[in-house]
Amino acid sequence: MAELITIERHILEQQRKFPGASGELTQLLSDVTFAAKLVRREVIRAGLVDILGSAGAQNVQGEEVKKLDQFANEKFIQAIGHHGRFAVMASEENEDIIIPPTEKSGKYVLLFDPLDGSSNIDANVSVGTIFSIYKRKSALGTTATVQDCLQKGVDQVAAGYVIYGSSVMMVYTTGQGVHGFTLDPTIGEFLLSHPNITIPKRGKIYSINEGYYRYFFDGIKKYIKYLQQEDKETNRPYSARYIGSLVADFHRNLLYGGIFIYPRTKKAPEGKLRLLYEANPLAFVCEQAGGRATDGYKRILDIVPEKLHQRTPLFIGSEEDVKIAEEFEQGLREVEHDRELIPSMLAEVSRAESTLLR
Ligand code: AHM
Ligand code: MG
Repeated sequence: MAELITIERHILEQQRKFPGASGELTQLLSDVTFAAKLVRREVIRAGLVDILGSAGAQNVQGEEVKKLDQFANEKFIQAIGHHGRFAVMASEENEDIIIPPTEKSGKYVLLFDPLDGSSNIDANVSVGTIFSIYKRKSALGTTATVQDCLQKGVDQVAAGYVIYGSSVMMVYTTGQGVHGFTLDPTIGEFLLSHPNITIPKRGKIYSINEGYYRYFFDGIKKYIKYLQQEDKETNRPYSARYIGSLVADFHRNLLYGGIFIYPRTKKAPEGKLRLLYEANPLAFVCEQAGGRATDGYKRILDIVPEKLHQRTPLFIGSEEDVKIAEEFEQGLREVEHDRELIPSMLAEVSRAESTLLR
């Protein structure tokens, strides 16, 4: 019979590999797990109580706030903010940083998107929580500032996500691979179900909101055309899959291989997704699983953030797929003509020639 490993035990064992580790990271991740369980409780009850729909307000991005969004945000702040481990927190739902009551003793920084994919909530489609943890930069005993939150993704000490889907899963990394846990609701524990997740080097799925095709720049349009062409060697055409819930789209591609793109567009020149709450944590997970994450030009984890709610284009997934997409984005690659079109093009040319010679 397979051994049952809870998430707490797994984190603890990972930490033991580092002599001198204080066990704090274990505590931090336990706090996140606890908050996720609270959110999950409400997500599955969502149809039964009056917490669906819009709260009638707009968030800092000018988007409508859903009630469950607000709930998830409050639960995270409540569950995590009082333990004295975090000096500062920042959420996609709050305009400013959140300074917890026990802030001065806190050594860490938590950045999170409490309920990503919220536009899908009312239709019972998977949503998720994304989190990212850093060490504080400011001195212990002082009040942390926004600068503690504006760190490069490469400095994350832990990151991951929780997906509230047909089952609830938590996937995390502390820089030693990517591990997935499934919640056993009967005992309320996350149990190791996906040790050492690795993403295939090349996939067969592409995920992009093709409804914005007319707003895409030429490189992305050509890349989509490339993916839709037939070519046995490279397994094309690819399948399109787009849920519109980043965590769910990313999670599927992580397990099956493929690419997710939210590009810059003519309408949104910086893309839509947030660097600190969405792109950085998923980029850390993706790289740890052997994948690649860039903004089409440079590595996500190397971007120096300038503001809390900074947006970035995101190309993330299987290494080879992301590299090819970058070549198209950068104008370094062109689509080859469809093979089946070549005979008809040649016939067209010879018809034109004979007309000219007449
Ligand atoms: P949110 O944080 O407001 O929920 O927005 C992020 C979501 C992602 O989950 C998803 O990938 C993207 O927005 C979908 O956007 P669009 O509807 O423009 O394709
Ligand atoms: Mg989000």
